[in-house]
Amino acid sequence: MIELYHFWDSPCCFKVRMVLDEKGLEWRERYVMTPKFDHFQPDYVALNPHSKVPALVDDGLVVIQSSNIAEYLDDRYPEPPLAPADAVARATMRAWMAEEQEYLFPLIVTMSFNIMMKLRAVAYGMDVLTEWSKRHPDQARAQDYLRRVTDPADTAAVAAAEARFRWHLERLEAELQPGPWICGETYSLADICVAPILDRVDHLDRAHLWEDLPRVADWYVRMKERPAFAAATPPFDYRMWGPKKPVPEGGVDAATAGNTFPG
Ligand SMILES: N[C@@H](CCC(=O)N[C@@H](CS)C(=O)NCC(=O)O)C(=O)O
Repeated sequence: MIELYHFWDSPCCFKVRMVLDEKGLEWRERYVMTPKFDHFQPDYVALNPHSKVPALVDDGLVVIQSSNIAEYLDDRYPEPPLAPADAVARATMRAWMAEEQEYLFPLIVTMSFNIMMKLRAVAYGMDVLTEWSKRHPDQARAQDYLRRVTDPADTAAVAAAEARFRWHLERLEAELQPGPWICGETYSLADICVAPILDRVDHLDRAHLWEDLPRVADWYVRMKERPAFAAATPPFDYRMWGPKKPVPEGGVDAATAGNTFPG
């Protein structure tokens, strides 16, 4: 049995859900309630000592790090293959998987914190967030998290992240020549790792960042047409609040937020 510890509105989890669907694999959902710091509770730390999602458990074997999970699934369940056979194309695939992890992901963390995550204070209220923060084993980090939620949005940091993001999109535009996929003819893990990043930026209402890049724009449309993309996309209810999903009037009942354990 495959179990995926995840939350829906996480780009790292999105890529793993996509691979599972491309492979036609059944999986059991194990929902991790991160605003309550459930990923720092001992049951989860036993699976992922870094207290990050996702974690995949395949017949008792624990695999962490989303891109590593994607490669594990492709090795363990080879059909249909999600990596090119050619060594040069495989190197391109891994370069873009690294680009996502090392560069693109940190940029969307900056954008997301400033544009979305501060809305948790509006939705739940700081009393609830402060109460939940007591469950964090490292109270210095918990205080840092609360400050990041309460501080005013850092618009200069968002602008800088967008400019850097645009630089990577221009690289992607060049890589998609001739296309149709990042590694040319072969649809691969590179496409699967990068697409959830664009989904997040899209959800932050910033799709204009690639509107004048025709290859990127067409590639993103092709990605969204894949049934696996639809299957892996967070349902609207599980999206974080942001420009495309305003916080409901009067906030959100914290009691409905759910728990990870027991589950
Ligand atoms: N390199 C890791 C990064 C994992 C990561 O940062 N996951 C985010 C969700 S996309 C997370 O756990 N966020 C909660 C937190 O950092 O407290 C991976 O790809 O698995």
